[in-house]
Amino acid sequence: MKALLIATKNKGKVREIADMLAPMGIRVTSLLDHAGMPEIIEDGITFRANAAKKAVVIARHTGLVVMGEDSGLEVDALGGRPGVYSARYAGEGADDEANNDLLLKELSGVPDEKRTARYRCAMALADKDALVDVVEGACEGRIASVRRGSNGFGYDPLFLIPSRQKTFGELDLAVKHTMSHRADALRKFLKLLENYLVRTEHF
Ligand code: ITT
Repeated sequence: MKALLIATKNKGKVREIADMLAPMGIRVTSLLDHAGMPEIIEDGITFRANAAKKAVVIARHTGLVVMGEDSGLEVDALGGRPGVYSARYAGEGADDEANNDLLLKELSGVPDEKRTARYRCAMALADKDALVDVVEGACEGRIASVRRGSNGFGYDPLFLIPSRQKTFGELDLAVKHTMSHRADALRKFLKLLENYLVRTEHF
């Protein structure tokens, strides 16, 4: 296999998926490398639905084998929000700073033991004819009360891994790759892709 197209414009995701697939000799391209791609309206109410939609729309348009990835943060004290709205939590077009500010504001006064949260990630595989399947991964953590570190992206400076006493903002990306929701989903995605490649001659 030469390259896998990831149906995303998020540079943080592209970097992480590319890093994790590099040792397997799989190169990654994204929507940032392809002009004229259709707009994807993320109107699903689950990560699975959005991941599937991203993969199917782009696979149909390009004729390529595509990964759709949808992910986000579920905070228990917020009843699971921001969930599928994680990227636009503080409003349409909100940046990471604004999202993190709002998260801290909404959790102000919530004690440490009630700041439990998890990242979730769904990865879908599709080709020009159909959705092949969707897999999911998760990573448990807690929301810190101040930003710590600048590694990763999104909510990483606030996402604390209790066993390490460090946020994903502080941990090396290589460490994040051993325990993240994206790494968990990617392990399952690779099995799916392998089975798919055995059945088809797409690459
Ligand atoms: P695409 O739709 O183009 O893939 P997006 O950023 O809009 O890009 P999502 O709709 O899946 O992607 O939203 C994911 C958001 O969840 C992301 O913008 C972050 O705010 C958050 N998120 C997901 N994974 C994360 C991670 O590993 N570290 C930090 N934040 C993460």
